[in-house]
Amino acid sequence: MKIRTVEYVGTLVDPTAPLPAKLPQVAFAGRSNVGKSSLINTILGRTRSKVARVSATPGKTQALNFYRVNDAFLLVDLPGFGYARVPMEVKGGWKALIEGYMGRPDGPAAVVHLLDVRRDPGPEDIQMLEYLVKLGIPALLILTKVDKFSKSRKIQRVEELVTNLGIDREQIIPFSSKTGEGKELLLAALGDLLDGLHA
Ligand SMILES: Nc1nc2c(ncn2[C@@H]2O[C@H](COP(=O)(O)OP(=O)(O)O)[C@@H](O)[C@H]2O)c(=O)[nH]1
Ligand SMILES: [Mg+2]
Repeated sequence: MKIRTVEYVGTLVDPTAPLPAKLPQVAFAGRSNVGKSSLINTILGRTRSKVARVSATPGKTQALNFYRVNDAFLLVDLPGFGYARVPMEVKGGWKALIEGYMGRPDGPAAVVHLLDVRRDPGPEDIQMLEYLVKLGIPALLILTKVDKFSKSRKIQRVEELVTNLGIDREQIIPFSSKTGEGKELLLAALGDLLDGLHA
């Protein structure tokens, strides 16, 4: 898939509110600081005018941000989770927001879930992946910041995740917004996903 156009179309803070546009949605999820904003800007080809803000103080945005890509789908930037410094109240709101959105009938057609290559999946990662299985929403797993790992450690990490999470190797894409590794693979996977929806 080639990215031709990207346009911000709206923000939801209430997961039951009407969606800002009627197109299939692909939601991007992961804990705070996993590299989600960097990945979104990388795949959308944004360097000068960034779509997603790479934050120095992560975890504050409790909202769903929608971007229309190629008039073909909506990229949904979910709030990052697992940030220790947000109060319980905010954490609860986060869960209601994400689960409310994921569970709605006109919710995401697929989810791209990000994991930092250096970290073990946390409870929120596991919960999210289990929730997706329960809802029958297909997921792609992105291993971020793989530039920090040697090739052999990277391969070892993929094997560990296949074993521990019970997911297919084809569902995992090693990625780096520093080197661009995985960018074309992810775009191709998104293209296949969207083609599959129209078939
Ligand atoms: N080495 C490396 N650092 C990254 C990569 N992607 C993001 N980062 C850094 O990780 C931090 C969090 O990135 P950000 O995109 O804001 O993460 P978000 O909180 O998930 O949106 C920033 O300091 C980024 O520069 C990557 O691919 N490689
Ligand atoms: Mg971010």
